[in-house]
Amino acid sequence: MELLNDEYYMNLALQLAEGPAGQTGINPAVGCVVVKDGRIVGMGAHLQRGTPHAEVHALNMAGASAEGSTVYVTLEPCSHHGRTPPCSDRLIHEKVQRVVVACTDPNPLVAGTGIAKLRSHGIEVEVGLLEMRALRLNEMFNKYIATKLPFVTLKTASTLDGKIAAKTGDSKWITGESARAYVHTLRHRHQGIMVGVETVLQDNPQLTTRLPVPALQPIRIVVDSRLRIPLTAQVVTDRTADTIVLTTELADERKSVQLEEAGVSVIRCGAGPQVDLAEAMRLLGEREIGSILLEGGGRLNGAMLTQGLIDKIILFFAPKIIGGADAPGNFRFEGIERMEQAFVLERLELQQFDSDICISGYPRCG
Ligand code: AOF
Ligand code: ZN
Repeated sequence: MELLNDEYYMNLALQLAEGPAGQTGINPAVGCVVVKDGRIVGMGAHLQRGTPHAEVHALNMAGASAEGSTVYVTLEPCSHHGRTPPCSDRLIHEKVQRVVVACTDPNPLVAGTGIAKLRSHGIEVEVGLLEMRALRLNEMFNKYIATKLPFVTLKTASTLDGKIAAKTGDSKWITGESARAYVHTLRHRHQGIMVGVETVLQDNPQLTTRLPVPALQPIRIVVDSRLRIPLTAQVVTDRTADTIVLTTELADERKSVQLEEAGVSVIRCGAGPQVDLAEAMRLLGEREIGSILLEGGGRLNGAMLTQGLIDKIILFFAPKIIGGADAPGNFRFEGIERMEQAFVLERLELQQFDSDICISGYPRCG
């Protein structure tokens, strides 16, 4: 039985924030609930970058009832003039009595100053209620705002023996329908989907979000050192979403022009024989891509993992064993020599999708 207390209202604010998760781009997902004399008088969520913050929607709904109220907000109210005016000023103006905040805003432009401003105007502020859930909700925003680098989620779907296709190349399908539907939900929640050119050559994927409801289409990103991507590939021709090809200074200029003419953006990352992946992340971050879902293949997964560019890993396993020394695996890299060098996942979570298992976690740093 849920008790009516601060946690009850913060839980509601978090639920409001969680609904639009993924649609705020490089902005955080935020929810807000205003309570006055035992009644909810306002609720709001931030829906899209450039539109009002959660507090503004909730306070607009509360109207005059905001005076003397308690405001529950999942992120520290902002104190800076961004695309919208500071929420802390608005809370002060409305004469709210108390503000309960789940977590501070890691944006260097805010970082505690919103809370300090409220307190300096005599508003009671409590920080840290359901903090872990609020931090988790905005894990992508938290990384991007502090580093200007995208948060990268690596996702694979393999057999129990780690294969992403049979030795013949056949890969349709490894996991079942509900696991695949979840992958489309993951696509909706990221700003970019990234694959290696091998995947494009093998499968000619659309790399779009396909769900029973309308969903967001992330930018498609193909890592292709030698511009081997065919001009007839679906990601070049179908125009359902933008496409970026990451290549090197050495890549063929003529092919680059042809791709640009087809509407694809070509970005050169480094002058070596391979795409400089760290530089690629920096350049994608500069283009305000704050989150990327990496969908293979094995070689790109291995390179991104060994270069420390992966923030989160989501592994789907179908209860199948297919063998084949040449059947491609989900991680291809030189390999470690001693077990102590293994990449270890922390904060593990297990989920089941029909008969498929999903293991997710965060690679331990350092
Ligand atoms: C809040 N409530 O609902 C959100 C906040 O470009 P702007 O004006 O939308 O500002 C974006 C920054 O504001 C963002 O980086 C984060 O620090 C904060 N987001 N703050 O008080 C909200 N979405
Ligand atoms: Zn704000």
